[in-house]
This record gives sequence, C-alpha cells and structure tokens, in this order.
Amino acid sequence: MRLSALALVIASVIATEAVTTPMPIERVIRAVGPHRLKGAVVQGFQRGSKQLGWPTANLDPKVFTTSLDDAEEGVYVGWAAIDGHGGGAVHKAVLSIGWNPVYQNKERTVEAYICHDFDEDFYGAQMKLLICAFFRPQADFKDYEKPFEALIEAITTDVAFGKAALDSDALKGFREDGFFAAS
Ligand code: ADP
Ligand code: RBF
Ligand code: MG
Repeated sequence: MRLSALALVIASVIATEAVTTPMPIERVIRAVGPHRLKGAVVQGFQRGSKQLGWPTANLDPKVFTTSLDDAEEGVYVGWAAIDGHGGGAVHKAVLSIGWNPVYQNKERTVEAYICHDFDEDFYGAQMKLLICAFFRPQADFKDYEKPFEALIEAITTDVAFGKAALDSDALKGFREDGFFAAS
C-alpha cells in the first residue's frame, strides 16, 4: 500500500472511533471496474437529506440489475455528472451500493452523494456515474449504542476519505474519462 493510502486508512479509523464504538470501521482503497452507469435519477425513501443530512441521488435500478453483481454491496467512490444541473460538470461522488442494512431495504440501490452544492433537486435528470474504487462493506451498526448517529458519522468520514482518495494519481484521471464527453 502506498504511504498516502496508508495515512488515509489510519486517519479514517481514528475518525470513526470517535463514536461510541465496539469496532472501528476500516477503509481501504481497492480499485474496481471502472463501472460506467448512465440513467435517470429516481425517487428513494427521502431519508438521505432528512434523516441523515446526506442527500443521495438514486440511480434508476434498471441500469444496474444485470451489470452489477450482488456481491458488490459496499461503499465506493467515483465521479458523477448530472445532465443540465451543476453546470453539467464532473464532480466527486461517494456512493452506496446495496440493501442499506441499517434500514433492511428489499431492493438494492445505487445512490450517490455528489460533492457539489446544487441549486435545486434534479429528479428525472440523467446521471452519469463512473465507479472506480471500493473502500468498505456496508454496516448495520447494530452493535452501536446509537446506530443512526453511527451511520451519519460513518458517512461523514466516508465523504472526507472519498474526496481525498479521488485526488490520488490512481483515481483522479477518471474525471476526464471519455464516458463523460459522449452523449
Ligand atoms: P431520495 O430518497 O428520493 O433519493 P434524498 O433525501 O436521498 O432523496 O435526496 C436526494 C435528492 O436530492 C437527489 O435526487 C437530488 O435531486 C437532490 N440533491 C441535491 N443535492 C444533492 C447532492 N449533492 N447529491 C445528491 N443528491 C442531491
Ligand atoms: N447504509 C447502511 O445501511 N449502511 C452503511 O454502512 C451505509 N453507508 C453509506 C455510505 C455512504 C457514503 C452513503 C452515501 C450511504 C450509505 N448508506 C449506508 C446508505 C444510506 O442508508 C442511504 O443513503 C439512506 O438510507 C438514504 O437512502
Ligand atoms: Mg437518495
């Protein structure tokens, strides 16, 4: 592991230990794919912004039912662009793939917190998502005294960790991927 990646892992373990925690959440950077997914932003359960303070743009499930394996549940980083919003620019994204074990969803979701302050919601818009690294499995936080607070703190750390990871030489180049230039 490169030194900068190791420093990120240590920093993220320390940050997540701050919650009353039986086991710290560990993060590593494992390159994947990249997976290039394109589809509409759909409605979810409206929990991201309201309950957790982290909105997630949910990708139309028909885009990934066959292209992503069930085994790929986890927290990932990548790059995202929303057609007609945020200047159409490519932004950093920290995302969740799976059944959200804290909530025990029946359907798998692919949902991305996009690191940009949008002026408006963008349901129905086309989202391009390039997923390039995995960094932890999803957790149910049931051993924690306050599972929802633990989830919020984990996501907060994931976002800081993900933003730094996307600045690494291994991942930053995907921002210029031809996928984002194509219609
Ligand atoms: P839902 O459950 O419907 O996905 P969320 O509470 O997760 O609702 O909020 C997601 C919605 O918020 C997105 O579909 C999008 O329209 C809007 N949104 C605004 N800013 C962002 C952002 N930075 N990242 C993701 N979604 C955002
Ligand atoms: N849900 C979980 O149940 N467990 C997790 O460990 C988890 N990690 C997440 C990490 C990130 C960066 C994001 C954006 C979401 C994560 N979620 C996780 C999904 C979260 O439960 C979901 O976004 C909200 O329920 C709103 O749909
Ligand atoms: Mg959402």
